Amino acid sequence: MRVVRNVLIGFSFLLSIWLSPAQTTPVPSTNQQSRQWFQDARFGMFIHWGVYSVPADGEWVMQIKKIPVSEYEKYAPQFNPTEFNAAEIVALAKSAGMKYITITSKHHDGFAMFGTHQSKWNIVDATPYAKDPLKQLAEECRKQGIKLFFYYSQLDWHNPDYYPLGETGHSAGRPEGGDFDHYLDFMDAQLTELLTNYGDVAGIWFDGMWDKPKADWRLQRTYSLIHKLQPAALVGSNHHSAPFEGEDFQMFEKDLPGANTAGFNKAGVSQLPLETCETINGSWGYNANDHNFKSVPELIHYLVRAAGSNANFLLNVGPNSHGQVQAEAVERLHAVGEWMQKNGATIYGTRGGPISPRVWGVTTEKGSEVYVHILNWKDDYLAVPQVSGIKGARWFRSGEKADITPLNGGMLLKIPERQRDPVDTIVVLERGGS
Ligand code: H79
Repeated sequence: MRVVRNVLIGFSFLLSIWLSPAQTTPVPSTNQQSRQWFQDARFGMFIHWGVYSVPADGEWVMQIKKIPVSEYEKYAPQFNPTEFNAAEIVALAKSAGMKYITITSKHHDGFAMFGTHQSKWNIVDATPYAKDPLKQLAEECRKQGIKLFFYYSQLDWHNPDYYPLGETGHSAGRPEGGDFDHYLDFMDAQLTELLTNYGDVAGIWFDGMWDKPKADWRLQRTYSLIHKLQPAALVGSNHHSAPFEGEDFQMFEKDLPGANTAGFNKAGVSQLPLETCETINGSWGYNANDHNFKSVPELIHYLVRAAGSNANFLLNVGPNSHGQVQAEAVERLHAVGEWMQKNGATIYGTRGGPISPRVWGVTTEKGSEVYVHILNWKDDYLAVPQVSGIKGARWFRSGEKADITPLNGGMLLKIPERQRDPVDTIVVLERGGS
């Protein structure tokens, strides 16, 4: 029996390597430690902020409204975010229970939110603000103990060397011609600045490669550059494909791992650390007309379901052109933070639990404890699959013993009225020694 089991374990180990080409080369221990930290963190803040906050119609406004570069550039002199306060936004992330921030250093419009020397199309040189918010943010993150990732769009609607064009950018009124290799040099130079001038960077979050998936992006050269400059930095790319060699985590946009409500999440789930990102309303970049904010329980459920799917949750805010985060977002982040204060032990440092995600909820686990998160169940009894080695069970909030009995190869959990929580009723299954 044991031999069979070992063979099976060996086989699944081989299979897991085979399934995740990104892990075929040895990963240095500093990077392994970052991956552990990342998975333990479980909750981060995404910040979409750029010159698009001036038209206040989301970060795709240039593409959707067919604005040519020459017109779009006129937003820069109007971008003066004097209300931006790095200390406040880092404190906001912390109060929500978030452990890291991922901010757009450059989105598809090519506008750099940092003082780059590679182009004048940046917040220091092209706006009256003339300061580098990423510098301020990096400093505050260090002070307040939050890690900082930089989002970087490989797709660029502004740089004329981003040529030939891919799926997008056809209304930007750009020259016919350009040297893509030269563009990639520009990108590597900007990444070098980001990884040299801002202290320790937790990782680079690429996006936009899906615009021309068949192009030669010189990925290995860029990824090696990043890992050479900062070996602990995690590389991830939102290319909607299975991870490539040199990537350290896999992300999903607007879907839990394995789901595909967005339509483009067809890649399988790899063995790498996972992350899913979502908006608080329906927009990433500031959109003055989007008032469709998700409720606090919806946001908590997404966070819990992400953890139960073994993934981090990266929740977005889109500051306006003054640098302020919308009050509706602040309010919700505070409420999620209150929930995390009480229940964070069942999320932080956990991994997806032994029962895979269900319609009624999910499980997470840490050490000898399994946390059953009941998110969507109204009846007094819930039958769940057998979890091995369970010696006892208790209600997480009250600490009282939970009534869980064997049932035909599964387990039956009784949920008394007084143990119920309208958002998430949590049972702790206690595993004994072997
Ligand atoms: O930064 C935010 C968005 O602006 C960015 N990613 C998040 C984090 C994003 N860019 N595109 N998308 C999200 C949606 C992508 C849609 C696609 Fe397609 C469908 C890409 C490929 C197929 C649209 C249709 C673009 C090309 C064809």
